[in-house]
Amino acid sequence: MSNSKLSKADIKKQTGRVITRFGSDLLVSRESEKPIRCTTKRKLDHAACGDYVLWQGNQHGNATVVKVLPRKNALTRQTYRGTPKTIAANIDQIIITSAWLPRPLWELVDRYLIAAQQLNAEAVIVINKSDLAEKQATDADWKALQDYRDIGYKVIAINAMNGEGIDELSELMQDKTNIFVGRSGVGKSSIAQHYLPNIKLLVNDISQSGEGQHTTTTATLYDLEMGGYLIDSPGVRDYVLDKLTTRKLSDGYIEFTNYVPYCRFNNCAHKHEPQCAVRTAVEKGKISPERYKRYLNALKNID
Ligand SMILES: Nc1nc2c(ncn2[C@@H]2O[C@H](COP(=O)(O)OP(=O)(O)OP(=O)(O)O)[C@@H](O)[C@H]2O)c(=O)[nH]1
Ligand SMILES: [Mg+2]
Ligand SMILES: [Zn+2]
Repeated sequence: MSNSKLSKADIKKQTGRVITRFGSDLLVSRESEKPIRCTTKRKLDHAACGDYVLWQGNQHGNATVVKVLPRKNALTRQTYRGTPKTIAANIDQIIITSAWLPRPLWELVDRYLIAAQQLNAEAVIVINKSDLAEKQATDADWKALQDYRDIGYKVIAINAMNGEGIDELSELMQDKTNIFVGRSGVGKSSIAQHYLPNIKLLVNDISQSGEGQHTTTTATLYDLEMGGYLIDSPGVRDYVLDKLTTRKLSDGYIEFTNYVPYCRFNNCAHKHEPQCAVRTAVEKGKISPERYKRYLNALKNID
């Protein structure tokens, strides 16, 4: 395709950031100019939303991405074929979004927390649709949220309809590259819309409670007026971590880390091993039994 607004200066290589992907084309941001649509070589197929790239224009007005610059990290998932797929790159903070409808899946939240730990990214837990809490939330749900707070995570209750919690989250997002992740229909785009007054995001127009609808279809990077970036990503039915090992799983349960050095065995999986300091901590009430149970469940899926 042709970009008629390319100037002479665009013939030299410049850096930009991938906003989104259209098939094999990439939409790349430019400083103080409109984003530019670039073709790519097949070997750069891995370029994802959030990547920094080098691109170059030619005299015909076409632009090509010629290089993907080294990444600080990448959020990936395992596809149903068992291969890894990059969702977005260069992430500072993962905003793990749940809602009271569709129901929160705490094991899914745990999995995103494991990913955040692997990426060395910060994590914030958001629970949206506060207006439905009274009717939908169980005691076990409140306990699950308190467990996250107790181990140091920020948990923010939001109502995207009336703006509750929006400012609180805003403070945590400033100057970072933030990605919203979670199930379809939890309100990721509805929340993101508050921070992007000049853009109209696609939000599901039927107030839905179930699953199955996918409104946002590709991860897209937006500039935040206050500084930083926001990536809105499509909802997932499930999130499967790529190349998960026992070690990575246990590292993702950050409340275990104080105890792990005191396990008798170096390679302790904190299951049946004798003198396991993690299990002892659970028995003494120092680690949430519900989190530990979810850890054991996740462990079953490894190997
Ligand atoms: N009751 C209530 N409904 C909400 C709230 N926030 C969003 N919704 C509704 O939830 C539905 C889904 O919102 P979206 O923002 O499209 O959800 P999403 O997470 O972006 O979904 P995908 O793009 O499919 O991943 C819409 O009908 C919203 O109007 C809220 O705080 N309370
Ligand atoms: Mg959406
Ligand atoms: Zn152990």
